[in-house]
Amino acid sequence: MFLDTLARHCHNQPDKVAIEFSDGIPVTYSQLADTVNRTGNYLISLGVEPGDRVAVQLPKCMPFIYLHLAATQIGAIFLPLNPAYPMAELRYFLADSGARLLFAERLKRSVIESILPELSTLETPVFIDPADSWESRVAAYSPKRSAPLPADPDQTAMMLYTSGTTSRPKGAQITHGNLTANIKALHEAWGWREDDVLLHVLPIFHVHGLVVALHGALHAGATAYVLPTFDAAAALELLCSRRFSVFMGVPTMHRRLYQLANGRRVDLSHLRLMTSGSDRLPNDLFFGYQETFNVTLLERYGMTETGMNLSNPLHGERRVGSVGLPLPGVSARIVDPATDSPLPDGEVGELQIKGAHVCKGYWQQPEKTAAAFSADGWLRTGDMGARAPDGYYTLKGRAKDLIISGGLNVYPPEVELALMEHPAVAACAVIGCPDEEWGEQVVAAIIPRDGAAADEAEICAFCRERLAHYKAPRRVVFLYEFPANALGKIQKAKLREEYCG
Ligand code: MCA
Repeated sequence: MFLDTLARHCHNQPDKVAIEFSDGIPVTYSQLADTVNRTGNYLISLGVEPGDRVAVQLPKCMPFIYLHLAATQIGAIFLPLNPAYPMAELRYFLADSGARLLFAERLKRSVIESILPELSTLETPVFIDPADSWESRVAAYSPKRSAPLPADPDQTAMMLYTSGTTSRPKGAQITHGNLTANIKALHEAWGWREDDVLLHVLPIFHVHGLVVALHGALHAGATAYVLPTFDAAAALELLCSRRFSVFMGVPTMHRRLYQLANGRRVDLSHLRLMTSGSDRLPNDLFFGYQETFNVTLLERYGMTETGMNLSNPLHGERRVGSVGLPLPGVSARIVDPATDSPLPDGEVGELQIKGAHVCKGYWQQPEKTAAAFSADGWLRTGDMGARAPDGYYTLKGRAKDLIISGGLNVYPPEVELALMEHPAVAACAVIGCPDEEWGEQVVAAIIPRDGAAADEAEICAFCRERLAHYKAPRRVVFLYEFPANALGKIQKAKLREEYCG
């Protein structure tokens, strides 16, 4: 399993740098093992037992990584939370998951203490300053692992919240077996090597940054050099330094790097792998990258519930506009979403996925879990696509109203719920409008209450207080009525046509 491989690297190449933060000191594989084991023993001393949810809402820092590896190693369930979640979202995730422990930044203390009385399962939260030495905090605990690594592939290792288009966010239960299957598939498909050096710029509270990038590097026994936040200028300078062999980003990051080059040719072909994911890679960016950086981006397709599913090949044609072929061990099919029956090549239908990497379901949501799978066990991705006769898949839109902004998923119902709390809003509908930098931009269409004064800036600010910033509308349009079908359902496609401009 993934953790066994990591333990092996710690043993076999103890002095090699595993992780180096740009603002920190390099951490070797043996130091990583040592601190992760101490952290595991510290968690046990706090009463954490296998199956307990350990929530972590910290910026990108080494303590986050230690807590992640330690919690999964002792059989607990790691729950990473976006530091941008405001109080209302945080309260929901902690209550729904029944988290026992929460590690958060010291500066969040008053917010978190204010919601504590409503969280019956949460014991005293632990507040830390990510800049403080984590090693000193756990120094008193033994550097020896006190229990064997989890051996049951069906045991949940992590829980990641993903929203539905009709419901509050659901916790996808990602098992040790899922993580192992996915990381092995990617290792093989992308030819990870021990001498790889990854420039890591992604957030680590998502599958992309945590599993695909960080686990990928650690599973290979490679080195991850980490920027705590994405800074295009710093990233481009580092990429030019010839020190790195692998880079992973979302299209918004690639767009910023490309724009920074500003028409100059900057040869990055010494990198053996530059990937793009979490959102569709626009064709102009694919070609722009070839022209400017002498690099053909490798586009791949994944989702929180599965990790990675499809990928363009490392060797062979990286097809523009396509998300490539199924990864080793992954089965994919295109079906009629109404009947789940497979469609012939070339026809557009729902993409469905099967494999050992697919999560076992949603936390305490048996109905939603059942609804997510076909009768014969395929995961319904909600993405529409087609398969070419040579096996390449192309996505053709979404069955659901999901918006993707800067590689982050925004579910309109969550935003609509927040908007409905505003006293001036009588009805609302949230749509995604195409945007060059972000892929899509969140736009709210609102019918104001009679006589109520509503103002675009104030409504946007109102949402920012209730939702993570990236979910808040960037633009508001005020309407007298919505385009609706015969059943009275708002026709969002019409709204997009008229108001995306
Ligand atoms: C930041 N802002 C955003 C976003 N990010 N607004 C909309 N969408 C976003 N994604 C806001 C900031 O709050 C700020 O608002 C304003 O935009 C400008 O901030 P800026 O500093 O320019 O942005 P940034 O902090 O540089 O962030 C841009 C980013 C970031 C680096 C592209 O969004 C990012 O790291 N995206 C990657 C997401 C990711 O890893 N997704 C993987 C999940 P204001 O100024 O008003 O405060 S999907 C996944 O894992 C699946 C499995 C998969 O397939 O990969």
